[in-house]
Amino acid sequence: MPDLLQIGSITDAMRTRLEAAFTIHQLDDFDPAKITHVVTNGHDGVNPDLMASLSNLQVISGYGVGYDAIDANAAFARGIKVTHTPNVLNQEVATTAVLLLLACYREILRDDAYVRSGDWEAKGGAPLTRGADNQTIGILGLGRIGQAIADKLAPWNPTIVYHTRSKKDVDYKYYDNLTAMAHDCDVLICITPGGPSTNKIVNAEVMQALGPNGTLINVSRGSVVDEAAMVDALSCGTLGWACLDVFEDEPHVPQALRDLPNTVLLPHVGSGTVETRAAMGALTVDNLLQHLKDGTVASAVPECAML
Ligand code: A2R
Repeated sequence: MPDLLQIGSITDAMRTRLEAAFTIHQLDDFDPAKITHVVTNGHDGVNPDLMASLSNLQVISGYGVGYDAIDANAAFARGIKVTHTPNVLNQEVATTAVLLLLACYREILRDDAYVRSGDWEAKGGAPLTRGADNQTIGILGLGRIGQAIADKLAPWNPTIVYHTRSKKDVDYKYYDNLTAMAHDCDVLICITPGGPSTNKIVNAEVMQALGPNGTLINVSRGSVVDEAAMVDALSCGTLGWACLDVFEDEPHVPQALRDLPNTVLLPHVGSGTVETRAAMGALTVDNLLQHLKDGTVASAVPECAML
């Protein structure tokens, strides 16, 4: 059986299917020259030195849509197919974005604590919250997930605007400048890939443009937002609120961010439901098994689509 290197954890369902077709190796027990396939995830990816040492590598199958932790261009140059799991998580990540927006506007965490603490009985009704309807919502990255977010927000009657590098064939207003878009928005939702081209593009200037009544939502990668600048902006009120599923150095979340009341924080669970993780796991394995069968893969990353 061909030799598969496992990086990070895999589910039981994935293991059962993979064990039938591969000899699975862990990082502390493998011969680099024998490994032809790798299974990994968006967080761990493949370390460049490790990739260089796998001289017979043919496929890297990533569990997740983001693959910024894999050097796809280096893989392409060596004829290695990199795959990911697009589409199957669009709806779940979009649900997470909407959930964060509503939780923030309607102060769900504060009001839940208000009931549990006995404050409702002791002090009377909770303070009013902001309404989430009729807001101008800027989507940074209007791709598969960004569009799903726009669709899922429709019942709240938003005005959707967006920023990407190239204008899309959609009816929403396009901004070629992120700061200008943030200036015009109540909410900015980040859903671009990570990597060098988006590194800290949500900087102090963008957050200041979003302003004291603005809400920043990040369901993409922690690297997209300048985290230190965000802590400063939230602390001094130049940015109103932040709702974050992703962080610069996961699972470390700066204490300053955890102490701020104007944040909603999640442990990178954008796609984290039983159903969606099962679909992602199935596609991750499908890519590997299909390659064994006929040399093709089901969902190559764009950089490797021509291989
Ligand atoms: O820039 P464009 O025209 O290539 O549009 C893409 C946009 N995007 C960017 N926008 C602004 N500045 C950039 N430097 C930049 N780079 C990419 O992000 C496109 O509209 C969007 C990505 O869409 P998809 O490739 O369809 O990705 P998907 O499936 O929506 O997932 C987005 C990310 C993943 O890479 C994970 O990091 C995360 O969501 O879970």
